[in-house]
Amino acid sequence: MIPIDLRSDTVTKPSREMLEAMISAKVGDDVFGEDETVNSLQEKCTQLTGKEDALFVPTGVMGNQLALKCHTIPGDEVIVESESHIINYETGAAPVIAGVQLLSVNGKKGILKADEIRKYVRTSEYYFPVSRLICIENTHNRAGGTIQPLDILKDISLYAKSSGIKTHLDGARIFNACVETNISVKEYSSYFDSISFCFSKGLGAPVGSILCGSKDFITMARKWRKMLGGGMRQAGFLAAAAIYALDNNVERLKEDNNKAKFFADELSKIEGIEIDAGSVETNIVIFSCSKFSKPELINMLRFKGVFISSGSYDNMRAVFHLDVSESQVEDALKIFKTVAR
Ligand code: TLP
Repeated sequence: MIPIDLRSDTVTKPSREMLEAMISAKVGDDVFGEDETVNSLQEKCTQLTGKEDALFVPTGVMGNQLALKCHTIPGDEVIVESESHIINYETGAAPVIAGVQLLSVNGKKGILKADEIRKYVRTSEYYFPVSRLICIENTHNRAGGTIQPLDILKDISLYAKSSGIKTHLDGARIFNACVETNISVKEYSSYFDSISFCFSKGLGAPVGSILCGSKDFITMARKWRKMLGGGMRQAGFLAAAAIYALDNNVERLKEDNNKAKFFADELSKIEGIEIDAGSVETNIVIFSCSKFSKPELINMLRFKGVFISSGSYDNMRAVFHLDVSESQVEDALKIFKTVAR
């Protein structure tokens, strides 16, 4: 049996059509700015987000870390939600690369409100760090793919602007939110100074993310990308996959969200599995198990061909993507039922 890989939507492999688009890409040396496919991807992303400029980067982590670096100066403080990717999964990069400290604020299901953020913003006493940047994650990974409500984002944006604080959106899975809410990526982006999103998750490209923002911000990010060793040469082969993904794989993300909701509903009927099925909004399902320990359940499922990942604390995570068919979702559920028995 082919394994049913629900560890992440990063495991997707390029389709034949995507590979064909990659093979026929017109490429050049992107360090000289001469890769026309990279240039058209960046142009496409500026159009999509309404930002002045965009930069193709190898990973979502690099997108976030460049944003931290280019919005701040060393010694600054950056407000992040306590379960955010930036604080949990980016190897402690922020103090190393940007020289900033992260101030972790507890949200509810990954959501922070302006009123709570306000309490954590420093006053101007000389001995405090400067609160320079607020980072928001949409959808929120560790909270289980939750979507940031638009009115809350508007409030944060208004508050940040009036306080002279910059804002960055880690939109790794922003399109999973867009297809669910019918809110455009341009609208989401409009509430932030910068946004990054990934092509290598549900969009199905093998590699790559984009960082979008003002001309000056992206000029600085390009310099730092190079400094970090991310100046890629004939990256157009990868950019072609990203363009293909944007043209063909956005609308279908709704199917992944639906598979996740169906899976969560069915999982909630299995004794010993704890899950708040109603809270699943996009393609990530978080659950725990009272009957077996986390390693036990993960290993038993793996033995039967279902791969899930370890979520935060006692949680486990199943993520739905284009390489998991509806029948594989059914098969995975059967295996869960057998294992949990
Ligand atoms: N998330 C990965 C792991 O790192 C946890 C996953 O499997 O979900 N922002 C968010 C919200 C992310 O979920 C991720 C990846 C990133 C940034 C980083 O993207 P990459 O892996 O391309 O550096």
